[in-house]
Formats: sequence, structure tokens, C-alpha cells
Amino acid sequence: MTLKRILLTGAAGHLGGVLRRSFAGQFQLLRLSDVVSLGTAGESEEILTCDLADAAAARALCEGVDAIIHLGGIAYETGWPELLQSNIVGTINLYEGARHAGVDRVIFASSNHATGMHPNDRTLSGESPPRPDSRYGLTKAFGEDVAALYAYKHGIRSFCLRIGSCLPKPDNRRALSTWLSHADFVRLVQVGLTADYIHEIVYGVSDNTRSWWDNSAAYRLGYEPQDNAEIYAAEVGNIELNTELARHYQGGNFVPNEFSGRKEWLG
Ligand code: NAI
Ligand code: 15L
Repeated sequence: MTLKRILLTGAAGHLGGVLRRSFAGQFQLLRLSDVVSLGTAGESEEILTCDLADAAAARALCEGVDAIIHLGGIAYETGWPELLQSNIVGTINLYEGARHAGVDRVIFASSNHATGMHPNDRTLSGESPPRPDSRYGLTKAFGEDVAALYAYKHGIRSFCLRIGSCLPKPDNRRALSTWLSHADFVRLVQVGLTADYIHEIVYGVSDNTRSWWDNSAAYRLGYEPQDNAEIYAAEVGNIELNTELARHYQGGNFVPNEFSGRKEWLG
């Protein structure tokens, strides 16, 4: 199936901007949506402002598209009321809209924080169980399960990206493991738009020498990352996170925030 009409949620955000620029003119329709203003529509673009927590609006958003790239939501740790609305209710509404509209596939921006309480001497894959490091990470683990429900029960292909640190370049030692370059992010989303899968969880990470993640499932589907954080090692390799907990666990600075766990369980 050639996907012609794409919906991008969270289009006003950092990664939404990366995809908007990269995908300009590539599709018959690129429908851009966010809860905040998106400016003026370019050629083949359509702009729909919508709070994903509004079920009717989210349903209308999904009408007439072949695929959805779902980036919209809160991208950091905060309180339950906000996370519940944007990330939990928002993701349910989005998938429900996709089901009603007969959408072929959804690419879901999960996060490494769904598995952030795993220590960083462990190599994880998309099959590794969630071990969230925050309420935010838990909403992403929930989103991966929503994706599984709608894939296996309702036939919507779901590609979940446990994104590491998608930045112009790595900014500290941790990011030498977790970095996803903008160009590799676009490559991974293109795999999500073209590959044959049912429900797949992969890591959003470049070809980093120090990666903590076995991304062979993404490679099997055709992902060929071209960037490696190691070229920045001399520049940022000495910039350490400033607590033992943040350095020990994959989730980095999300871990010490509100931590009340047992130090003897540090394994
Ligand atoms: P961002 O904060 O720049 O963009 C998220 C966008 O979602 C914002 O424009 C915001 O207005 C919108 N949004 C929030 N609540 C909404 C709602 N209720 N309805 C509609 N739109 C809503 O975040 P960024 O960095 O672009 O991340 C995009 C996605 O990727 C997020 O889901 C984030 O959790 C995920 N991610 C990003 C990583 C990164 O390194 N940038 C790492 C891991 C995951
Ligand atoms: C995320 O999930 C956040 O959205 C992003 O801002 C970074 O903190 C990233 O993870 C990371 O772990 O570096």
C-alpha cells in the first residue's frame, strides 16, 4: 500500500518540526495537528488545531488519512492530571479515531523512559519489559499496550519507537549511548511508514558505539542508521550526569527525581 495521506500529531513540537521540514511536499496530504498554533499551511499541508484529550476532535482528525505519526503529548515528567489528559486519554482517543477511520498504521512516539529503571549495564531490546522511571515513562508503556490492543484486535499496524535523546547532537556522556540524530529519526519514521509489521517496539537510537539497545528488530524492518554519537565523544564524554542514580540507570535524570527506592536494590 502506498501511503498518501499522513496525519502528524504534536506537529508544533521539536520532533514535529523535524518531520514537517523533512516531509514537505512528499505526500498528497500532510495533516499537521497540535494543541498550540502551527502557523500557515504550506503546499499539500493542512492544519487542524486540536486537543487530543477531546475525543470528538481526535476522531475528526483521523478521518481520511492512511497513516498517523503520533508525537503529540507531554514530553517530560509532570503531574498525573496533565499526563492523564494528554498522554493517556489523548493516545486512547487517537487510536479510537484511527479505528473508526480505518487507518492502516500508527507510528507511536514512545520513550526510553518506559524502560528507564533498567540499569545501563544491561542491553535491552524492544522485547524487554517496561520498567518506567516516571509517570511520564509509564504513560509511554501504556501507549505501547494501547498500540498492541489496536494492532492485534483491530488490525492497525503499530510501530512504537522508544526514542532515546533526539537532539541536533549529543549533549553529555549519557547521550553518547542514547542519541538519535534528526536524520536517523526521519529514517526510522520512513521505515514505520513503509515496512511490513503488526505491532513492533524498537528503540529510536542512532548507530551509537555505546548504545544500550539491541535494535535488530528495526534493522530487520529496513532501518539503516547513518549517525554515531561517538564522533562527539571528545566534546561531551566528560559531561557526566550529577547523581549516582542518574548515572546508574538508563533513564538518567528522570530517575533521581522523586526517588524513594532502596539503595540496596541498585543492581
Ligand atoms: P515537544 O514537547 O516539543 O512536542 C510535543 C507536542 O505535543 C507539543 O507541540 C505539544 O503542544 C503537543 N501536545 C501536548 N499535549 C497535547 C494535547 N493534549 N493535544 C495535542 N497536542 C498536544 O516534544 P518532542 O521532543 O517533539 O517529542 C515528540 C514526542 O516524542 C513526544 O511524544 C515525546 O514524549 C517523544 N519523545 C521525544 C524524545 C526526544 O528526545 N525529543 C525522546 C523520547 C520520546
Ligand atoms: C524523553 O522522553 C524526553 O521527551 C526528552 O526531552 C529527553 O529527556 C529524552 O527522553 C532523553 O531521555 O534524553
